[in-house]
Amino acid sequence: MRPAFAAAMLATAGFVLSAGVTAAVKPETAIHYRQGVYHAIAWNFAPMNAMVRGKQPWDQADFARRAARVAFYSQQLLEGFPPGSDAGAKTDAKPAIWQNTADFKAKMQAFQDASADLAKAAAGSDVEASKQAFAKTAEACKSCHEKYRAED
Ligand code: ASC
Repeated sequence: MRPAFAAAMLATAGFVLSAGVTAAVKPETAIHYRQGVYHAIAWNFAPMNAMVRGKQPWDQADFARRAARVAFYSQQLLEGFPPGSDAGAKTDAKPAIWQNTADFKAKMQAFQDASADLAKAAAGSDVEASKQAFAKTAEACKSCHEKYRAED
C-alpha cells in the first residue's frame, strides 16, 4: 500500500473515532460490526496458529491468504469504535478505550503494522520468517486485549 493512501485511511479512521461522524450509527450497530470483524480475524488466525504450532500441516499458500485477510481486516476495526459505543449491546470493550484514544489508536496501528509485515512475510517462502511475523502479530493482539478487552 502506498504511504499516502495508508495515511489518508488512518486519518479517516481517526476522524471517525474522535469527531463522531458516525453519530447516525447506533452504538449496538457499531458493536456488532466490530465484533464481526474481530470474529473474521479470529476465523483466519486460528488455522494460522495451528500451522505455527505444528497442529496442522504447513501450507504456505493458505497461510499467506489468511495473513492477507487479517491485514485487510485490521484496517477496518477502528471505525467500529465511535464515541458512545462503549455500551448499547453486550461488549467486552472497556470504557478505557474512549478515555485513552491516542494509546488505543497507537495499539491499533501496531496491530496494523504487524499484520502488514505478516502478510508480506507470508507471501514469501521463508517459513521461519512467517512464524516470527505471526508471533509479533499475536503479541500486538495481546497487548491491546490486556488493556482494553474485559476478561471473558
Ligand atoms: C487469536 C485470537 C486472539 C489472538 C490472541 C493473540 O487467535 O482469537 O484474540 O489470537 O490470543 O495473543
